[in-house]
Amino acid sequence: MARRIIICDGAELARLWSRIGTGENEDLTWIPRDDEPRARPTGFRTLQGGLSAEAIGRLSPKPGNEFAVVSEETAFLRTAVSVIGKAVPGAPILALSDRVDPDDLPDHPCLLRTGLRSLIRDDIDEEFTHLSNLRRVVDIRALFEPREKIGILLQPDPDPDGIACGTALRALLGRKSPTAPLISFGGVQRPENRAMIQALGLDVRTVTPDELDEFDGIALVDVQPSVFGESPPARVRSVDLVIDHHPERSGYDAVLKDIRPSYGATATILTEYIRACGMELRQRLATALVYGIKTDTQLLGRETSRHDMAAFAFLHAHHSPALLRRIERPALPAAGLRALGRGLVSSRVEDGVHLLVLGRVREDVIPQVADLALQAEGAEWAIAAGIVGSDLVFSVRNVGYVRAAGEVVRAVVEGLGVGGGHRSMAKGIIPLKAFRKVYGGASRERIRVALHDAFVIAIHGEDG
Ligand SMILES: [Mn+2]
Repeated sequence: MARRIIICDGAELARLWSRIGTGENEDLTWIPRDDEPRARPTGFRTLQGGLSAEAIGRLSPKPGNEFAVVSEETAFLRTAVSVIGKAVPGAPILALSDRVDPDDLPDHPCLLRTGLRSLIRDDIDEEFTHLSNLRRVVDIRALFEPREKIGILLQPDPDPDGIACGTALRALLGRKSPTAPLISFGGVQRPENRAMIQALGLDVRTVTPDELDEFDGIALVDVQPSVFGESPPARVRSVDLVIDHHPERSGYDAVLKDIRPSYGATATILTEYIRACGMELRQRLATALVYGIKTDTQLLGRETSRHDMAAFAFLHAHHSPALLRRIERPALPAAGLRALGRGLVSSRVEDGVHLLVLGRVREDVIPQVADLALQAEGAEWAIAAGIVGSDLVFSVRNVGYVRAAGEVVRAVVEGLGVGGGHRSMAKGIIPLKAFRKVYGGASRERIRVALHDAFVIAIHGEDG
């Protein structure tokens, strides 16, 4: 570590520096102030001759040595920066001050200003945040401790955030699925969410409202009771715990409630719990939470708070990249690859649109082909379409700086089917029956031409 030369303005700041603890590689110097007794702070030597280039020179600084100047006076810091610059041109200088305006400091090629007390203050505030998260965990554990069987209720067709949070809550309670199953009124539907469940070896049980009676504790994560319709089942109107990041709703009671609408994902709240109580974080759980934050915030884009960023960074150090890849890119079945091959034979990029028609495929193949198709040269839009059951299903991707994918898909399916999505990803479903009626057939070529034209119009339509 580079040698550091610390220069403190007066005994008070020198003592503050000592109290924080000094590094082994630090040379501590101080300059007595006129208005204070000259008692030398322990461990510090007086910078003989005051703040001058000669005094700095007597410390025999070498190239690569770093300086820190601690002062709340603009004049002191200004002089310090210029005499250090004179003694050791270009020396790295850290100016530590809560009051001095960085704009008042002289030009110096390698100068950083930061606070001193405020630095410590921020750390203390952060510890208090951990403490309040720890209190939540203590309360939640105490509430559920005496309960035999707890139902962890997720929204219908749970998304990765909900699934990850349910798993995290169960781990925080020190339970396994027999005494704390993840439950939902509608099973996991979306293929990418099923891929997550499978890769993580999880299980979400579908229950009816009546079946809730078998639990003597109910916890809701990433959802609030009002989501279950106008008048939710009685058992759900009065629950034990709600942890969520959606705006707070009324019409229900919860013994404990932790709702943080400024958070991009509920997984961030659970991650803060895990950090605060020092629970061992297994790779699988960390991966689930990372994926929950990624999907809920559109990869830390939309509606991301600094809490989400901090949780993501914490989780990233613990997660398994291989497992995350398996969730995000589930294995393609051989039949899916053959469909991709057939689709590629007749695909081309026209008007910036790369459209692949796959024929009949497993649904999870479609979004993966769309991801791949966007890599084609000249493609600003990629569309992968396939037939699943009696529907034409398509996934849409774009490069991000064009019209929002969700809007485009809504325009394409209008009056025919359903669709929606975000800025750069969207999905649409058109029943084949409706498609045939409008386009007179549903052959591969018919689908290709019809979708291409519909997309070009939807993409360029409104703005010419
Ligand atoms: Mn969520």
